[in-house]
Amino acid sequence: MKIEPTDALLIVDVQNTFCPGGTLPVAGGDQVVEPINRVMPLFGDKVYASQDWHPADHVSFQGQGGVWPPHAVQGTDDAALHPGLNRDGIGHLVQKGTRSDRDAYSAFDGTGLAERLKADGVRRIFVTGLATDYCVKASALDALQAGLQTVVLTDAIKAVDVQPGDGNKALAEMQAGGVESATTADLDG
Ligand code: VGL
Ligand code: ZN
Repeated sequence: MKIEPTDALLIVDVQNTFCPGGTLPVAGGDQVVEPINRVMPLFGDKVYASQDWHPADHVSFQGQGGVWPPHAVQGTDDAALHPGLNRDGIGHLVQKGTRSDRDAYSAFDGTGLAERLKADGVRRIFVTGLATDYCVKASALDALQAGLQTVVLTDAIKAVDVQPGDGNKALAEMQAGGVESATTADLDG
């Protein structure tokens, strides 16, 4: 698969919080860093990333009526991007879930990302990151809604798997919606 100037890479929530040692760890979450860093240079300045970025009293937290342990609290090391991720390769970073009273799984939710991609002339987007069954799925489906051809890179995502199989189910839902899949080894400049 040849990467063209109208292609973009989206890196969803590759943060300490979702990696081993974080507050909402995904098993093997840090394993997405290597494939993401490897393909980043193919996309030039069209590398976009999202960060889950919650206030301390966020509605998704247990104790505020939510289902998740407190995670990705704004400004903490837990909310920082994984230190192994090549930050210099990221052209545009958005933060989501920033309001106390509202959750946002999708990188497109309240971030202006769709408008930005359109302004940058992006037509096809390759989705990577964490977690397959939540924010990756929501972001990929929103990318389709935004009119983009959408490809999920299956070796550069990991699932929370609250129930075993959730990640595979999420992949099936994405594919049923029209999301394509490939691996990072399929990409070339
Ligand atoms: C996420 C659960 C809660 C994610 C974010 O990035 O997939 N999952 N907040
Ligand atoms: Zn969250």
